[in-house]
Amino acid sequence: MLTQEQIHGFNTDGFTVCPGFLDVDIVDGLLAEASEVIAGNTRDQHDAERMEMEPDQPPQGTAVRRLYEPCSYYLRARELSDMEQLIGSVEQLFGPNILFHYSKLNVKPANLGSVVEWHQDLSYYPMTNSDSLAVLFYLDDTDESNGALKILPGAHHQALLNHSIDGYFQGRVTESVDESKAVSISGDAGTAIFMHGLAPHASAPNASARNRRTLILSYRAADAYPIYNGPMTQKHDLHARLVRGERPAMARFNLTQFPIPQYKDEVASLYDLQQRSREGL
Ligand SMILES: O=C(O)CCC(=O)C(=O)O
Repeated sequence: MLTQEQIHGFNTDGFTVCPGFLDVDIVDGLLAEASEVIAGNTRDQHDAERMEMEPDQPPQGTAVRRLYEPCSYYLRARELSDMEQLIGSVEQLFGPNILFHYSKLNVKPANLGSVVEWHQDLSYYPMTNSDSLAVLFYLDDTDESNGALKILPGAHHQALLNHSIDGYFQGRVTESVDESKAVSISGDAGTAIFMHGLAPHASAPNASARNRRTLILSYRAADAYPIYNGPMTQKHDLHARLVRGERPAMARFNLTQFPIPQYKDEVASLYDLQQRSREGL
């Protein structure tokens, strides 16, 4: 469970860091499961329903960029998403009714792992209220050299930063970000970072010889209902399930206005969208 100091940190800064949240056996189990899933896939021949490959590698390259929805498909990740200590911690932040929302495993492989540009998660899936968070579990020892998470403390209290150009959603912040105010979060494998859905965050490419595997689980208050925006709304909510309490029949609103992402084209992923944005497409 979270300490009072961690709860205060989350509310004030938009994140809190919990070293040693997962013990070594759980981390090893999650890594073994991910390795099994990844084995045998190449850039040219892989299960595109379940994973995305790093693009800058030869056709036979085996570097995976992201596993999609591990908590829906794989036992150990699923067990983690239902872990009492984890859901209890989310309950401390958002109250008794909690939905699991989605999961992903960002591999950020050694020497190749892609950049994640500054963004706020809720810009992708507007909700009636902002009680939404991601828990990022470092599965490898992580520091700036292998692409640690960077967060802008306190910015989750402000209006959403601009993520659009010419009215189209870019999947990244399109105004200038004062990186001098950012905090880089280092931690050993097993560290959990609870990060608010409005906290601006990013991470650099991994130029080191060490992987930076991070398992990311998102939860939200069960009375945060998606604001309907066509097929993307359904896509973003496909894996949602109640994990604590009940689903209130009443949506709660704590935002008076919120930008709705307008997509120019169909996009495969955050990386894809951010890449196109960098190229001005
Ligand atoms: O892996 C990271 O460094 C950040 C992940 C992230 O923001 C995302 O996948 O949406």
